[in-house]
Amino acid sequence: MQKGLLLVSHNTDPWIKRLPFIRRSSSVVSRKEINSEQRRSVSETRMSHHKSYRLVYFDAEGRGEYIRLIFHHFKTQFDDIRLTAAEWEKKKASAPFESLPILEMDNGKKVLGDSIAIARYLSKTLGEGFLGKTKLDAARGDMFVYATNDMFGSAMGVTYAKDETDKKEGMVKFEAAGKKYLKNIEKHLKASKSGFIVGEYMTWADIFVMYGIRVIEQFDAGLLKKQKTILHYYEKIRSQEGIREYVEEKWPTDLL
Ligand SMILES: N[C@@H](CCC(=O)N[C@@H](CS)C(=O)NCC(=O)O)C(=O)O
Repeated sequence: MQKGLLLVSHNTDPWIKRLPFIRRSSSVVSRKEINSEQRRSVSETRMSHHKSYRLVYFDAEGRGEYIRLIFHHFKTQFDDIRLTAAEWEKKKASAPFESLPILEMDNGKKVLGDSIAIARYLSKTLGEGFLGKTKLDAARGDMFVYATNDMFGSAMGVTYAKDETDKKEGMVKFEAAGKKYLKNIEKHLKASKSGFIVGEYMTWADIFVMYGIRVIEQFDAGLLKKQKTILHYYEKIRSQEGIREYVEEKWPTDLL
């Protein structure tokens, strides 16, 4: 696997370059459009909730993307705010942990930090049983969310690499983590009767695992070759309501 070439050839992944100097997804609105709207892009999904949600992140997928997917799945309108590096520097001190993403509600009166806390809050608020319908299903859902988050950690090692040598080392670690992750996800999918990762129904864990596969596709797509079970699942979750419309436009794939 020629990882350097692979990275160059995949231009849709915002995690690849060091934040906030990240590449943006090819399918998000153009810089000009962003300027004209003051980088404020309102989701075009149907309004199904009366709260005003403002998701603040960079102009990238990264830790903002699974939150966007939850909004889209529940067809809930939100302001998708994408900050530049300069805008973030000004806002940083006011963020709960000086990091993005943050979720602002009620005109900024309520602010949540940490992507998993935000994803959990929205899953609880927007979807009945989306965290798991029983305590055990919820704990199993957490297990997949945290395992996916650990795998994201190794992607960060590549994103934040200091130089080419560091990036190569990061890729070696990412490849090992990605392989281990896929092996275990495959094992759980083979044991699943419904095809969802937890129980008989879709949960937030499916959003994370599907996005985990997306990240592997962006960083090291070779790992997904001949992964029949994983790719079948990837297609299944990509086809779920609300998500399908979003990913068809934003995440073109050669794998399916
Ligand atoms: N555990 C946090 C990690 C947040 C984090 O590391 N955010 C990065 C972007 S992915 C960030 O804010 N970087 C800019 C900075 O630290 O100034 C979460 O999941 O939200």
